[in-house]
This record gives sequence, C-alpha cells and structure tokens, in this order.
Amino acid sequence: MTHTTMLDAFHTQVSERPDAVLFDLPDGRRISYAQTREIVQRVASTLREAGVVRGDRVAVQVEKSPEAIALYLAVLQRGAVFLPLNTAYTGAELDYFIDDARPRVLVCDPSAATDHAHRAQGDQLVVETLGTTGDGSLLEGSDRDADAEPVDASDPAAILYTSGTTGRSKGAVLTHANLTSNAQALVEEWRFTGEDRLIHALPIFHVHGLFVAVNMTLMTGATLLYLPRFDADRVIDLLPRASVLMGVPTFYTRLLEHPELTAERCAHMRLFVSGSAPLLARDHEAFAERTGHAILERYGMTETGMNASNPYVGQRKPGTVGPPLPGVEIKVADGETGAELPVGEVGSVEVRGPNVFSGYWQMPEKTASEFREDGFFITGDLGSLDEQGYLSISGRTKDLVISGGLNVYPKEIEILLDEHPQVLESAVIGVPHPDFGETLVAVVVPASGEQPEEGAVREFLSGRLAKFKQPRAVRVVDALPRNVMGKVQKAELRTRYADLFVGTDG
Ligand code: MLC
Ligand code: AMP
Repeated sequence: MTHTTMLDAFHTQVSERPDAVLFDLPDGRRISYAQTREIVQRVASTLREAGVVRGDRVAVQVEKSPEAIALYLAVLQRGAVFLPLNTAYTGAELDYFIDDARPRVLVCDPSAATDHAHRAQGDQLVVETLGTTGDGSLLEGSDRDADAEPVDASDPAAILYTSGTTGRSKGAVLTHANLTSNAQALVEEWRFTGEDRLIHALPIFHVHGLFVAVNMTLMTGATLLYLPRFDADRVIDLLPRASVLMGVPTFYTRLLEHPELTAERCAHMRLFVSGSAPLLARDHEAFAERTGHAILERYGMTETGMNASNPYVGQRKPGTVGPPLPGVEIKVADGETGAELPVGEVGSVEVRGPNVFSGYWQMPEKTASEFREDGFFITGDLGSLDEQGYLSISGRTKDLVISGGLNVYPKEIEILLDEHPQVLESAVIGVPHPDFGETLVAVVVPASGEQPEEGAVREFLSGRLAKFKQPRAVRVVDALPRNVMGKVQKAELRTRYADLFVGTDG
C-alpha cells in the first residue's frame, strides 16, 4: 500500500493491529500501536497550542524514549517539519541550528530547560520539554488532537543537519515521499513484516535509527525491542527473542568481543544489518563463523536515505554494499564531467531516485552544486560497480571522518583549533581505531614562540564541540606536509599516524 506520509502508514497499522506492541521496553513495559497514537494526539495538541502550523520546524534535542517517537509523528500530524538534534551537541552548536532553521518550537530534556530558557521568544520560539519517564511540558495537556493537517508528498517532513566540508552545517530537507518510498523499498527488500522484532539500540536523531529502523517498523506494524543506547550485554540478552538487528559496524565489533555471542543465541534471528560506515570484511567473516549469519551491509546517507543493499536472498559480498535498491539509480562517474565510467573503475558515486532529498535548507547554490543537470546527486563517496552491479565504496572525495557511525568534518575542528592563540595552523585527520573504525587526530603547528600542550588544546575544544568530534590525540609538529600547490597532504599525515590506536582499546 502506498502512503503519503509516515503518519498515514502508522495510522494504517493502528487500525489494523491496535493492540500489537510497538515498544517493548527493558523495564518490562509494553506500549501498543493504539497507546502510541494516544501519546501522538496529546503531543500534537500541545504543539498546536504552541502555534505550530504546516511547514514550521520543530527542533528536538531529547533522550531516546517512546514519547520521542510519538513527538516525531505528532510533528508530522501538524504538517510540520521534524528537526532532530544529536544529544551530544553543545549549546554553541545548537545556537547555529536554531539560528539557521528558525524553529517554532525547541523541545529539550527537562534538565536542560533552564539552559535553553533564553531562547524563548514569545510565540516565535517556544521551549517545551520532554523527559524519559513520561515527564515534560509536552505531555502535560489533557487535550487530544485527532486530525492531521493535510500535506503533499513533496512537502518537507524533516530536516537533518550534516556538517559540511566548509565547516558550516547544512540542513538536508527530506520530503514525505523521500521517507515513505525509502521505507517501502527496504521493507520489500529485507522482507520486513509485522512479525518482526527489531532490536533498536541506535540513536533516533539520525537516518539509520529513525528513517530506517523506526520507519520500517511503523510501516509494517512490527515491534521495537527498544534500548536507550547500545549495550552489548543487553543486545546479547535480547537476541533469542528478536528477529532483526540494525547497527553500525562498531556494534558488530563489540558483539564479536562478547564471549556469549554464539550461533545458538542467534538461532531465531533472521537478519543482521550493518551500515553508516564500512564494515571490515574481516568482521563480516568472523561474524559468519561465530553465528552462521552473513551480515547484510547496505549504504546510505542523510541526503538520500538508503541507496544500495546486499540482497536478502542471494549473495552478500563482504566489502561491498550490494546493488541499488529498487527504484534507485546509482552511477559511478568521472568526478569532473559526470560521464559514466566502465565497470570496475573507481569514480564519483552518484544517485538518483525518489529517496534523494529536495535540497539543503536555504542553500540553493550549495544544492545546485551537488546535483548534475540530469538529477543525479553527487554523494562525495568514491566507489566502483562490479559485473553483477554490486557497489563497493572505496573512499571519499569529501574530507570526512566516520567515528562509530557518526560523521565528523575535520574542517569544523580545524577552524576552532586555528582560533587557539598558541596554534598557527592545524590539520585534523581520521586514523584507524579498533572500536570506532576511525578516530580523530589533530596535528597542530605552534604559533611563533609557542609550545601548545596536548591537554590544553583538548581542554580548549571541550565545551565547544560535541564529545564525539573531539580529537583523541593531538600531535604538535613544526610544519604540515604540503604539496607543490601548498595543499596540506592529509594522506601523508594519515600514514604517519596510522598506528596510533592499533592494538589499543582507545
Ligand atoms: C560516543 N563517544 C564517541 C562516539 N560515541 N566518540 C567517538 N565516536 C563515537 N561514535 C564518546 C563518548 O562520549 C565517551 O566519551 C566515549 O566516546 C566512549 O563512549 P562509549 O560508552 O564507548 O560510547 P557509546 O555510548 O557506547 O557509543 C558508541 C556507539 C554510538 C558506537 C554505540 O556512538 C552509536 O550508537 N553510534 C551510532 C551512530 C549512528 O546512528 N550513526 C548513523 C548515522 S546515519 P567519554 O569521554 O565521556 O568516555 C548515516 C546514514 C547511514 O550515517 O547510512 O546510516
Ligand atoms: P551521513 O552523512 O551521516 O548520512 O553519512 C553518510 C556517509 O556514510 C556516506 O556518504 C558514506 O561515506 C558513509 N557510509 C554509509 N554507509 C556506508 C557503508 N556501508 N560503507 C561505507 N560507507 C558508508
């Protein structure tokens, strides 16, 4: 069945299986589809009273809870635009998002209400709260709104910020059609049904945890075995009563370190999915050996949702992300001209389809520069297609580090480091890390006569940057390696520091 919005898809499940469990929680609570709709209606009423109308942005920085998913659906019910923010972002980072997106409402944790009180501006920006124990101003009202604001499939449903190579974050605007079409394609491709029980241990402020895991569940009437965060012990405990796990490669690295990961424990599982960062072929093989399951690796990004997936039935090739999903076109092209390259050649990975976002929020020029004239989006990834149409991601043209599935753009950190009075210039690189896949190292050149210390530099960054963006090591050098054009040779730095974390536990 086709749905205009994810709210419509959810409503279909509420009518067809009102008593089915949507949230199965660690404390034993179970929340059904019909009960979730009640919460959605209550939150929608509060949002209406706060003045939220079609097209308004609702920015959300809250801990993971069932109510936070109800909030996402309530925002859609108002015809508004959901803007989730990583809970790790600092006040300084939030200033930028609020200023850029101009939300009507900011929803924060009750414990952060005083920190954000200064942001409230009459009915221009209303601060509401939502906690993890059914607390918060969003849930205080007793009214229920049953009616959904009518919207078009091409209207924005969400804005997700992704950092940029210039250091300035861009808001990727995703439409209802982007979300529904992608969830539908994944449901079909991975044979997802209402019988599925998905271990949900991802954060819900990114595409993977929200628009893959949650949307597929809402679309099919499945159940979320809903954990507040990834915890290997808890995931191991849940495996016997689950059918699917979706995670970033770090989940699998950590599960492989767990002595109780056995084939017996995974006997009822039908699918393990990995994505958001490259899964080492070595880990894929080790997992298959231990459990008998071939992890299904897929490839996506904030701007496009999911693009490619190894097949559910058929060969899952380690080190590849599989063929394009149904309805999605993938081209490997010459980065300069956009001309398609022959099979096997590495080039710019470009994507076209109903999953591709409508553009960056209020950045028409930036948007235009990342699309070809024929509508292909330039992902910034490098890869090649094989004879069977399987895509392998082999690198990136964008200067990006992916740590534990979270993207960090070095430029953002370099800009801050260069503001340090003892630093002349800096380069931030990603190096291999046994747990996070990659981690950040800052290489700094002292200002004349200065001798910056690692601790002081790290201290300078803390409070200004979310924890996951903070370098795990700082190295002071006399000069950065440059090529004849004067461009910093990051590849050389990556080689120099490649072993910094090898064989450590971080
Ligand atoms: C936490 N820390 C991180 C980190 N996560 N540092 C670097 N990178 C990360 N990803 C910090 C913590 O603040 C902590 O600091 C220290 O590192 C160790 O914390 P931990 O307890 O080991 O971390 P944990 O809470 O277990 O989190 C690790 C993780 C988590 C990998 C489970 O980061 C995670 O769930 N990542 C998934 C991100 C995700 O959803 N990506 C999808 C994006 S969508 P200290 O100093 O306080 O100890 C996308 C598109 C697509 O990319 O294709 O899917
Ligand atoms: P984000 O901007 O957070 O959505 O991250 C998207 C980026 O993650 C992509 O452009 C890729 O560089 C990377 N990515 C996602 N899935 C995979 C994968 N399976 N293998 C390699 N890289 C991936």
